Amino acid sequence: MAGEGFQLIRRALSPGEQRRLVKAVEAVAKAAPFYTPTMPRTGKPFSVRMTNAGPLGWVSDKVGGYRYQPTHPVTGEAWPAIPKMLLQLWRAHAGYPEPPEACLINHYETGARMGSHQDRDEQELAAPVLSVSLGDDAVFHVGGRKRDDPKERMTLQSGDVVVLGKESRLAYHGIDRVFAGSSDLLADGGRINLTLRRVTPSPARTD
Ligand code: MD6
Ligand code: FE
Repeated sequence: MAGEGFQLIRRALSPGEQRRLVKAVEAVAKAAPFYTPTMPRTGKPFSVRMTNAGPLGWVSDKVGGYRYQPTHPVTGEAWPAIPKMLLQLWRAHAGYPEPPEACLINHYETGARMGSHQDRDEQELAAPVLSVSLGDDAVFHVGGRKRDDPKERMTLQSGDVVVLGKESRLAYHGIDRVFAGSSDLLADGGRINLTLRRVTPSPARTD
């Protein structure tokens, strides 16, 4: 079950804010197009397409595995900046003094899902991972630090924010299914999830 440090903030973004965020995501995707990552070792494609914003982006492929890097793996360009609205959400809900360094953007089309996983490629585990959902409703599950720990399921809707921090920072979680056509926010349908992460520790304080 979801432990301490798990937060679901329903409708954290108003419909107007959601539309503004969609525009910002479209601008990011114009500079850094969605691409299909592949699994480490097997090279099996993910069912979601991904892109990133921020100084670092999370990528995965057969040879290099899961990692953060400053450039898009297909275009070789630096990732665009994280949209301001997301930085504000981080300040409001993350409880962490430094800004996020990575914003991973997942795009789910019909039939896409996300297997149960831990987010553990970040050096800085004191910072939470904060996610924002846009578009179609999805069934999200969250359990404990062990894959077999009991899981809780909930439907995430457009504008909902999830925070995995503290005891829940390394909780297993994933997306079981997306309900096609449940939202008309995205012109082409589907679901977008944005996750904000701090990758490196805060710089040491000198005061
Ligand atoms: C998704 N979310 O909602 C997948 N990770 O599409 C995640 O993998 C996730 O929602 C870390 C923290 C919150 C999340
Ligand atoms: Fe995750």
